[in-house]
Amino acid sequence: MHIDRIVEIRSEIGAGTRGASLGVDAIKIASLKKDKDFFKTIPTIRVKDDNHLLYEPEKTRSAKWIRGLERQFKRSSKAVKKALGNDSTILVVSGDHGSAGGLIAGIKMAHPTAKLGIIWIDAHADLHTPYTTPSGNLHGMPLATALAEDNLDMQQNKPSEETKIYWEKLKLIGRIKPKLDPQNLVFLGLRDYEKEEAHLIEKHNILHWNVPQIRDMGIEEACNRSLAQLADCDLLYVSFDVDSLDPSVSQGTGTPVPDGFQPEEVIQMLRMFTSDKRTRVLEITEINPLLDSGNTMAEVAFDILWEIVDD
Ligand SMILES: [Mn+2]
Repeated sequence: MHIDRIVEIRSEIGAGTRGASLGVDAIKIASLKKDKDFFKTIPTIRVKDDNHLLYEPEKTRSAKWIRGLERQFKRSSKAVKKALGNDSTILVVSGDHGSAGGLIAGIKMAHPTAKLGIIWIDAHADLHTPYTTPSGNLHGMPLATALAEDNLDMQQNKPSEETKIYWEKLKLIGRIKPKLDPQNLVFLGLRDYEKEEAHLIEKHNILHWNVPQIRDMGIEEACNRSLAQLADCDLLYVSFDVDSLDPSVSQGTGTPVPDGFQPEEVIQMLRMFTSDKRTRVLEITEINPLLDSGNTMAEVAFDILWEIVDD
């Protein structure tokens, strides 16, 4: 793929473990071993973050730092809209996966009438809501904001009034709601999710496979079936959460889960998805060098990226 612009989002207030904001610089440092020009030559937009909130008392238990995340959604959406312009293809490097809701808003703001398809390469479904979350961490909720789902069928929590107000704001960013049709969402590598999320996956019949299922059918077949599912879409966003990788590759991510992909499998998938001309956004997210030994996860992630970008 050819990358016209890079967007850096260092927000980590959506994660439960500290350090994902450092993932952006970790991958830039990893690039020095392979290609010193990569992050130097591609025009880059840096999005301001609200990570200073981590030093303040946290008030909204079922959606932690949601006020900050609402600001983050606004900033990320504006940056993504600007970076995309009419016809650019962009790379987003983000701290935690939470701000992906703002990223989706930005895609819709740039292309309001385009039908968006999302390929979510992740161990997790990220479909929780303040009403269902066991942790209150917003990096487990971005897809629910895009689908405008509360999942009240499976309600476990009673969010505060403040939380409810800001959750509504998150769903409304970009003044388009919902931003995504569940039929246009595909999960690859999904293997760690709760019954509340399973309910949404079943209710909307969302296409999803874990890693052994993908290996059984073959990577190429899984990619072809994913693209067939998204055949009606005009524009694709591929989000690569590094926790989709196997923990034997690296522990440098907030929520590693056994039975994940090997890097060469991700390279094969990303090559297929990014060679589809509709793919306009690739995201790499959740690298956390504080949990790593050395800078392994960022190096693995950059090696993957290096294999799929044009010279
Ligand atoms: Mn994720």
